[in-house]
Amino acid sequence: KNKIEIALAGNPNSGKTSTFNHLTGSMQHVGNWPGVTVERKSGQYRKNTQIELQDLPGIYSMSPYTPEEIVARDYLLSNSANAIIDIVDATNLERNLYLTTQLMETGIPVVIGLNMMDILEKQNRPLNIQKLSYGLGVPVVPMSALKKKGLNKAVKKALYIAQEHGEVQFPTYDNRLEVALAEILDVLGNTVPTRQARWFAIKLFERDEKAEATLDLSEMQKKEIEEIIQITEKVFDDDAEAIVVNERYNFVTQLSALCLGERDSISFTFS
Ligand code: GDP
Ligand code: K
Ligand code: MG
Repeated sequence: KNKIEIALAGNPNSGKTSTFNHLTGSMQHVGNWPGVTVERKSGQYRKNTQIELQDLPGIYSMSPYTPEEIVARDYLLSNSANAIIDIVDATNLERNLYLTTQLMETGIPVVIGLNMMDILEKQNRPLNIQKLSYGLGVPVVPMSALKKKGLNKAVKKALYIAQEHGEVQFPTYDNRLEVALAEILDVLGNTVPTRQARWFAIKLFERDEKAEATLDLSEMQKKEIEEIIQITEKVFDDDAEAIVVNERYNFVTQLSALCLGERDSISFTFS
């Protein structure tokens, strides 16, 4: 059976469950994720029962600290999702895009479900969606889960990118960080699947022990990676985790500045 799995991911209160409920109707299974009291909701797309939708817990980051982050992260890295619909609250674009950078790095194809467009429209706040899509390198579908607009279009796009065999896009950061990541990728060689290579390079750079534990690295590889990290920390005069956080903020700040405050040629009628 050719089941296709689409994950709905995003910050808390971005509209994931509203979207999920509309897309699945009554065809839902509700339970808990294994070993934790985090609710798990999955269901079939009511227009095509071959498509399974996952309503992931709301998170701000893919760090391994809260049960919600761990659940979302383990699920996405298990590679069972064919595509992610990243539900972004358009009224809080900059904050929401911080997670987007990390979702893109999982190597799973991402489409942005740019939600709450009815509010943006009502408040007459302009946003250039074409520039947002161009700046991220992924499709952006404007929608309103409240007004039930654009939701099926987001699924359609997700299906399309799931079946595309093109290269997955990642945000790129300051060249000094990119050099370090390229060196880590060299050390890793083919120990990690190509699709997840950037994710692991960044996590290893952040000294993420949970990510490291899932790889079978030699002592030599660990030593070489630690040397790369320490050199880069000297170059930036900052610690590795903070370097990545700052680079993500720089990326989303620049991107937000590029697309907020102006319109594009697409017009909406969501309110
Ligand atoms: P989740 O935490 O991501 O699952 O978000 P929910 O689906 O629970 O939505 C959070 C709140 O935002 C609820 O009060 C929704 O009714 C509201 N909401 C969701 N989508 C929209 C939208 O497109 N427009 C407006 N105006 N409100 C929305
Ligand atoms: K909620
Ligand atoms: Mg929810």
